[in-house]
This record gives sequence, structure tokens and C-alpha cells, in this order.
Amino acid sequence: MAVFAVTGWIPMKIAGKGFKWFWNKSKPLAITVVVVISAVKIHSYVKKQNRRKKWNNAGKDVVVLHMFPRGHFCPNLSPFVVKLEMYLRMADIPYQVDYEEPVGPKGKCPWITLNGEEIGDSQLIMEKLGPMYNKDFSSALTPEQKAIAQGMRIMVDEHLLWCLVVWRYVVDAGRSLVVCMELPFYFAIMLRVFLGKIKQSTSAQGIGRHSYAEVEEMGRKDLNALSVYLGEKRYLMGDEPTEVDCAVFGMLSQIVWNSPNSPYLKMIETEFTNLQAYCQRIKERFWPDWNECLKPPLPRSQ
Ligand SMILES: N[C@@H](CCC(=O)N[C@@H](CS)C(=O)NCC(=O)O)C(=O)O
Repeated sequence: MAVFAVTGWIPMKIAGKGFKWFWNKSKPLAITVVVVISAVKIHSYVKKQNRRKKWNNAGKDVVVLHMFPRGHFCPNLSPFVVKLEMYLRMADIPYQVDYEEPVGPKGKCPWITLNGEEIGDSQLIMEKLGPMYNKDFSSALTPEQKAIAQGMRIMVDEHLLWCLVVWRYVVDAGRSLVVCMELPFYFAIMLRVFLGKIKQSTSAQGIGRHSYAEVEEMGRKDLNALSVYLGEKRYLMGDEPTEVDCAVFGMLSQIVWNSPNSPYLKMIETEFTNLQAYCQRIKERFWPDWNECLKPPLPRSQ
């Protein structure tokens, strides 16, 4: 311990001397840097507080849905945003959209502000809003059906998601992102770092350790399960949509509209055609303004 204390002390002494030398040599520069950084921090803090004031004035029980900017072909490139927005529409909950702060209290998108409270995670948000607005679309399901719906949701939110992440960010290297949404000019500069971080996360999750062919087969099995279970039904659990349809549509919307040239789109177009019809059905019922929710918006009839 004592040896470490002594050896640790020497670099600290050198660093201290270095700082003293820098301070004496460049006092005006150091002061300018400190002032500029403080000004930027104060400015962004004030802006953040003003945004919150605006969101808190949205109206009682009006949800402010924070999301990434709209896509060219689908209202969002996040399956979880589409999932939550479909739920708000299905439950007839009044909401406003915000693009200024897409990432929320849990460092993820989407999140909401409701009556001044900030809530993250699409699923937790739906589970909070349901009782609050007296909406339970699964109330008529048997306990066994509810168990199946829970399994389907987890398959989509936590497994099919990763198959798509591997395709979108590793196999396709973000190309579909550029095609499907308007990205800030600095995105191209940050792309390598961004893709590297996502690749690391697929490895940490585990799916990134499989070959592309293995991952594709895993995704195919998920789509097959959805297609078989949906069968001839209008919605996953029957004639009327339930909460699980939000998660399933959110994820499938990414394949149908946001993954051109992906093997999963090919599967849906050739093997699992009932899933494509299902997406069209949901789009027509819950997104009559689909075109207007695109960026740039298109006329309603187009
Ligand atoms: N379990 C979360 C997942 C949300 C999520 O993973 N969002 C992604 C976009 S699709 C995100 O925010 N990624 C940014 C990051 O992980 O840093 C939910 O249901 O809302």
C-alpha cells in the first residue's frame, strides 16, 4: 500500500507542476475557456428549463410524446416510438409531439411528459396510462391468452429487435437510416463511432456473437411465429386490437417501411404475407394521417 501511495504521489506532483506552469503561461486563455464553457452550460440549462415550462403547460392529462424526428416512409425509425404512438391513438389519449429532446430520463427514446412528470420506457408508459385513462384492451382475454400476448411482446421487443439492430447497424452499416430519414450534417462524421458503439452493445447482449446467417434464421423464426399465430385473424389476439398489437406493429413497421433490401422484408413479402396485410390494416385504422406524419409530410390522399 505504502509503495502505491508513494508511486501514486509522484505523478500527482508532476501533474500539479504541469498545471501551475500552464496556468502561469496561459492565464487569459484558461479564463476564456472556463467562461465560454460556463456560458454554454448556463445557456443550455436555461433552454432545458424553458422547454419543461412549455411541456408542463401542454394541458392537464395531455401527453407530450418525445421522439426522434419523423421518417421519410414511416412516422418513426424507432419501433418503440411507433408502438407508443399507436397506443395513444388506440386509447384516444390526447398528445403532442416533441422532437427537441428525444432522449429521456432513462437515456432512451421514447419518453413522455405528463402533468409535469417525466416517464421513460414505452411499456411502462402504456402500463401507467392504461389505468389512468381507464383503458384495458386485453380485459376480455383469458389468462392463457394474456400469457401468450406477454410472450409475443417480449419476443418482439427484446429479441426480434436485436435481429433488426444487427441488420440495420452492422450488416447494412446504417445505410437504410440515411435513406429513411433526414440526419444532421454531423451524423456522417460520427457514424463510425456510433456504429462501433452499437456493435459493442450487440456483443454485450450476446446476439452480436452469432454469424449473420444465424441471426437471420433467428429473426425468421420470430416472424414465422407471429405469422402462424396471427393466421387469418385481423389482430394478434382476435377481431379487435390489444396492447400487444402496438408492440408487434411497432417492430414490423420497421421491416415493412424502414428496411429496404433487408432479408426480413423479403420474408414478409414472400413467406409471411399475412404480416404485411396486418401492417396495412393497422396503418389504415390508426394512421389515416400517416402521410402527414412523414418528413417531409405528404398530402393525405397520396
Ligand atoms: N425498453 C425501451 C427501449 C427503448 C429503446 O431502446 N430506444 C432506442 C431507440 S429504438 C434508444 O433510445 N436508443 C438510444 C440508446 O440506446 O442510446 C422502450 O420500450 O421504450
